[in-house]
Amino acid sequence: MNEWWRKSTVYQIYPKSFNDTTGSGVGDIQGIIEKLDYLKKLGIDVIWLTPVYQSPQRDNGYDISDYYSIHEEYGTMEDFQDLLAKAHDLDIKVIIDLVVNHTSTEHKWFKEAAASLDSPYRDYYIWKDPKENGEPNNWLSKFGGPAWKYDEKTKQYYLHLFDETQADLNWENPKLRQDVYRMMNFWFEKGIDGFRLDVINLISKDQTFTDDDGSILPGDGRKFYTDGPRVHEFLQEMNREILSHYDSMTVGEMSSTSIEDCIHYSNPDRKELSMTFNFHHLKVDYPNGEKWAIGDFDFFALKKILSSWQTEMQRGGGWNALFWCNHDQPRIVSRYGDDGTYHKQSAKMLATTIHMMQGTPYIYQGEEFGMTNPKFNHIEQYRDVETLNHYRIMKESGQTEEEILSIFQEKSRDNSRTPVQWNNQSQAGFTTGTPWIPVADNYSDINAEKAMEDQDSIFYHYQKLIALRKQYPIITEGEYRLLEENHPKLFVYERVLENERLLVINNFYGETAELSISSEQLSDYQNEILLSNVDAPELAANMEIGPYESFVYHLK
Ligand code: TEU
Repeated sequence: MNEWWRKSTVYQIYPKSFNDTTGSGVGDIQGIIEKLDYLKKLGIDVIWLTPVYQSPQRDNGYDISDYYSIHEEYGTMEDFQDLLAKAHDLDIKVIIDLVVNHTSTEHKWFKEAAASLDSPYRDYYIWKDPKENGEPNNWLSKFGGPAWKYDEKTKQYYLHLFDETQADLNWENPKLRQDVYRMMNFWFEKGIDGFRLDVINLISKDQTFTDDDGSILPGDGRKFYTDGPRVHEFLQEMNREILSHYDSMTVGEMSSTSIEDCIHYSNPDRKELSMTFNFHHLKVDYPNGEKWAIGDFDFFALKKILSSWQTEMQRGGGWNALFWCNHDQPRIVSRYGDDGTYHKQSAKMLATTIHMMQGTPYIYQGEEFGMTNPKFNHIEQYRDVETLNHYRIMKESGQTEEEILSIFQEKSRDNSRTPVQWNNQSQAGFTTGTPWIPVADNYSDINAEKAMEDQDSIFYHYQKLIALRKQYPIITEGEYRLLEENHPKLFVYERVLENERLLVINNFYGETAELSISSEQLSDYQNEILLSNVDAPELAANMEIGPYESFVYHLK
């Protein structure tokens, strides 16, 4: 199998907020088809569609009620086949989201399972008797509250690591696993090019179901349901049974995982997945590991985490998905950059920082022209089930409306779910109707049309990054080395391939920073500037790097 995805750049589409062609206020598949030429101009190779299956939309499609049909607001199966054909005509591959840690409680499997203790589907889910008249253990849902919901009819609890309408599937059941593989084959036979696997490292639970001992992993992870005892066995079976039969790409979303596990998930010799998302670099602004609190990001931790993932995964033969943004994370230019004075410069700097690393880069819709957090100031503007669950919890804990809203302005998943800002027309050109979630106020200034008209825009910076990856093998193959580890403002690293080097210099702050380049780094190298976000200075022994400036020098 040729590993085409090692030189590819992926564009993530959250259909609900991408482009509405019917005036319903919800994005649709024909809206994606309408923008394929725009994506081709950007130069991306793959689009990742978040779930478009039939769903009650409690978690915007991550609560699936039928794996074999398209959610009616997004269109029809014919629309989906139309998208596949038109994307493939443009040499753009399509991967779709595989959500098999759980289904919606509206799925027919769950409805049958909940109907009686001896339903043939009962063991498709995880049911436990009450313990001391309460939950079977102390596990918590990632969306707040207990991870167990009591079912009056059959007098048992069922497990839900996410919302109570998202019941966890029982992967210990071989019949369930075969039903999953059958469904995957259905979509491969439609012509898809692979899958993004939702929270796939949670599918294997420790069958003792003992209480969590409180040793919480950094960030939002919980030891008791992360990288479970049989997860690698299940993924090797999935690869054997289905993935290995197609020239496909797979990326596993690995919540709170470890580097060692990600090497095992993505080293090709193990025949599991192509690559993995991990999130540790997006938890360095979680004060004491708490997402729902405000704190500056820890720059040294950021450099250390991104660099250790580069060097350890290279050492172990793993493969990283490189990303700052997705539909669960705030907009990166507002989070680690500057969405004010240095908006354009810091967005380009952040993009260069990860796109010059080893791995497959992911661009989240709107990131390519610098969409920011919308800074909602009323709770009625929010839609996300995780956010609204935490609103209730935070109110009950006595936090004020003002405190909660200031936290949501930085932390809510809705920050990345506002409609894509296509132009400065009504509703940013996203819909002729009323959008399901408000458009951000700054759409007349930050939009795709304006970016396309500006040769110095963030859009054309991303276009160059995507093109460089195809042109320079050093970007996909070169050894990664962190430089200036203790510099308080600069993220400096190099890539080395035989006698060729890339020197990547990024200022993460709004102040000028001094940089001394050692003589051996300068000697007997011809150097040329490959990419910069301002007019680039000659490489010199002592340099001043301006606010959010970013440079890539090619030395050989
Ligand atoms: O996300 C997994 C997950 O844990 C995220 O919810 C994220 O880490 C968390 O919100 C951070 O606080 C996947 C999907 O990407 C997400 O949209 C779904 O809500 C979730 O799984 C359940 O399917």
